[in-house]
Amino acid sequence: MNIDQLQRQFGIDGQVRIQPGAGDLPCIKITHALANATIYLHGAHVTQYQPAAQPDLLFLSEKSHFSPDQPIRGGIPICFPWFGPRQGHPESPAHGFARILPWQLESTSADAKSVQVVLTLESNEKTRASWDHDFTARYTITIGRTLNLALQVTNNGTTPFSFEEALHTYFRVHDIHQARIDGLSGTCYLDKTDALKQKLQPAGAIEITSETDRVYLNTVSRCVIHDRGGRRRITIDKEGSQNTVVWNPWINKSRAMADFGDDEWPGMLCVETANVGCGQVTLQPGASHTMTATIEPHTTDKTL
Ligand code: TA6
Repeated sequence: MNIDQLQRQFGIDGQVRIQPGAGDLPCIKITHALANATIYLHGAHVTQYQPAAQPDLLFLSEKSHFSPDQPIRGGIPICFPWFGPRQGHPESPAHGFARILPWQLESTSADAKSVQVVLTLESNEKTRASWDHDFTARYTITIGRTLNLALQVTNNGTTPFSFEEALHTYFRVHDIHQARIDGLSGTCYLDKTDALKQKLQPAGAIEITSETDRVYLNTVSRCVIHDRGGRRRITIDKEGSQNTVVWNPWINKSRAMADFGDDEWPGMLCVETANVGCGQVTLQPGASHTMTATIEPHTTDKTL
């Protein structure tokens, strides 16, 4: 369907509007008393979530591509069915194909508390050419006082398959030097800046003081980003997720990314809800798995 047809079928007066976005890619603009948001059909990519009377919660690079064959840099990329570079397949796109394919709009609904959008990605000739499995991915986005994301994957085939997934959320922070992360102390992580060595996260809040790229193992509890400079806390609760990924590219990695500004790294922090590596999910034929993240901003009237 073209944008006009999508608007006719899924638009909701004053709350949901389908329109051309950046790069003329179709996007869904959500306007609600509790929050505004923007979702691109490309990659089912949430690029904006702005709670009422607050700054946007998500970081979006000013240099991001908005083209059908490139991922959007920032917001909440969906990594599926693999995470990072695909072992043994250098020709495959990093983080899988879900974030660089058009998703279908299945439904929109709105009430006093929230707006809900459901998008789907079905296996097809193109996906099977690189990952030979029949699946349906259904992504339910609920925009309100909180941002709730639910990614359900169903095995439609006759043999089991395993997959990795991540909601690769780029949070906007006022200043990374003042940010802290709670909720991961005492857990183990793989350090991608140090040959994937397994390390123990000491007690206390995490500070980001250099390039940071960590896959935390067996982490199921709440994480909290203390955006002290922004006088805001962001809580991230999750279900169906074994891993948490923490990433900030810092100076050199930022310079190496064409779709990321050299000076953008102090204003962002990725805390990702994921199932990767040993946390990958295996689905029997006909089975489904859902991973959810619930993101909630809390303004703080004083620095922490
Ligand atoms: O989640 C962290 C990470 O895996 C980093 O290693 C870095 O590659 C980042 O994702 C961004 O990946 P991308 O393919 O979007 O440039």
